[in-house]
Amino acid sequence: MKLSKVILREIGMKMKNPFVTGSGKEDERRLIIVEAHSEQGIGYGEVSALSAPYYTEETTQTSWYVLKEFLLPLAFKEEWDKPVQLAELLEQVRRHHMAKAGLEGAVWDLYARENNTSLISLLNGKSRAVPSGVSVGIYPDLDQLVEVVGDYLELGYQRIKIKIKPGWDKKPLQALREKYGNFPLMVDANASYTLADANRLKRLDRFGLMMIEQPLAQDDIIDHAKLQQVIGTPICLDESIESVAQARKAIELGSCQIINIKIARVGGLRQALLIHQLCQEREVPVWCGGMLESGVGRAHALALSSLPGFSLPGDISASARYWEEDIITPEVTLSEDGYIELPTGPGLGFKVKRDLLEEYTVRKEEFVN
Ligand code: OSB
Ligand code: MG
Repeated sequence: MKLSKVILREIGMKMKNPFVTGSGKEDERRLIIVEAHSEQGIGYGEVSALSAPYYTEETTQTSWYVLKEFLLPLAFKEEWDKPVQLAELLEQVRRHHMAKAGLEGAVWDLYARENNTSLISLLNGKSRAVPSGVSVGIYPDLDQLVEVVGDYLELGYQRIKIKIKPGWDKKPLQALREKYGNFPLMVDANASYTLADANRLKRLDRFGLMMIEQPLAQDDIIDHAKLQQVIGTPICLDESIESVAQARKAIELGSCQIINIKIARVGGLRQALLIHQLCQEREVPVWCGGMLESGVGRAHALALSSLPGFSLPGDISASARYWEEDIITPEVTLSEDGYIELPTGPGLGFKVKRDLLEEYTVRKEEFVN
């Protein structure tokens, strides 16, 4: 493949509702849209790092810097044929997973379009509708949380995930179970507990949760294995799994029973595919996590979700859950029974609304090969 140029755009998209977790708040999403150009067309990728380094160490600004100074020069200088080879080449740069995922994603889309096929068929995905869940941020007001969850259940979402942290776990769960009974419910702690909280986390067993996501520190698969010995709720890892190597170790140690795969967190689609394959071999169910992405990132996540190991509803929700107007058309929508239909067109299968993209752009730079 030969890129003629790459355009980076930082876009600002106002969120319908600010998204609050134990470690931060996203109000206006700052994302980087990567446009990979060749003679045959444009491919789109997204860098979905948050504006502050609380989920991972990356931010919108560090990603821009690393793309500009290191990743784009590598992609222009070296010879490579396919997206997978580009991904291998980018491994020379340590970490900076979200920056890499944005560039690799744009190239996957371009490659599929150049070959007149959809990204889903390129990945050997099944064209089935994807079961959809929703991730609800922290609402300090309990009644408000209960109401918001009720709205999402009514829309048809197949499972609800709420964020918890020490001091905010038993109470919201009790309220939700009292009001709505035994619906598919899970929690995400974003690494806010320690092993000293094991007994307290064990007391959440009685809520019959599908899983607890990332209760302990990002770099601690040992304590997660110890915690899983004590609690009945299956542990799902998010932050701890940044590569297929880490996934293998976590599975072998018994640190988790389920894995949340995010293309951004693991450094690109190639690594996500490797993790999916490993999990299939080890019979570990996976689901696709989200990063409050625009339609571009969401389209990539949907393509990944078409693979057979994605047996659990993910955090890939409808465009309208996040945005007044998304940058792709058609927007991602939810069916009444809680599924997202997969697109069939070439590449990502959605059109990017160029005028809206331009309107949302706050910074733009062009890099010619
Ligand atoms: O921990 O899964 C997470 C959003 C940003 C960063 C981390 C996480 C999340 C979410 C929301 O839970 C997922 C989404 O709806 O896109
Ligand atoms: Mg998470």
